[in-house]
Amino acid sequence: MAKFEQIKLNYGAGDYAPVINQETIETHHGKHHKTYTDTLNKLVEENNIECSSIEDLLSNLDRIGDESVRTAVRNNGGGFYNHNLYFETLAPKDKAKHSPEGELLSKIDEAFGSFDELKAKLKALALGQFGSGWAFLSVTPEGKLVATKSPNQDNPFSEKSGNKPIACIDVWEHAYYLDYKNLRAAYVDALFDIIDWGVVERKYEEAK
Ligand code: MN3
Repeated sequence: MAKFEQIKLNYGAGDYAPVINQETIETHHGKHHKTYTDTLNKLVEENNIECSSIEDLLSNLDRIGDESVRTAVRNNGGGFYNHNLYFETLAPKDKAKHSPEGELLSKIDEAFGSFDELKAKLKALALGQFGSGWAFLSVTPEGKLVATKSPNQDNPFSEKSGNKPIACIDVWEHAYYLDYKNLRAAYVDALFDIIDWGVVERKYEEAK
């Protein structure tokens, strides 16, 4: 029995085009994300790893004594969690809520100055991540918003920051290479058209 469940796409794999085309979504969700999920479940089962949630598992990696198992759980558990957040917060351009409102917007204004400045900050982090990784928008333990980047499949849980991510940008080449080749900046600019801030508002309410 699978302990961790890969999130299902909220829309058809072709519905995110032209920002992200069907082949990229199918490969990314159906192959990459599925493999992280299957590998994580296998690792947890074979090594009898106890945890109450993926957040608990990633926040307490030092409970795993074997270094190679710990590294594999960090990478595959992070890959599982990060892609669940990524795919959950994406929606086709004509369905996505294109900007936040209410308390989330107030918190964005407070932390970054404006929504446009938040997007510029996330873009700078996404472009500044050398090699593979992620940019995250997270809620701190004090209830403030913060934007950060992480290498590989790390995230605020495995980095023990205490922050809870509510939105993210995948900057692994598998996320954009078929559609944008080496042009990471063009991918990030376009991705903002399909981030559903209605979902991010909900994630904020859950995380704060
Ligand atoms: Mn990815």
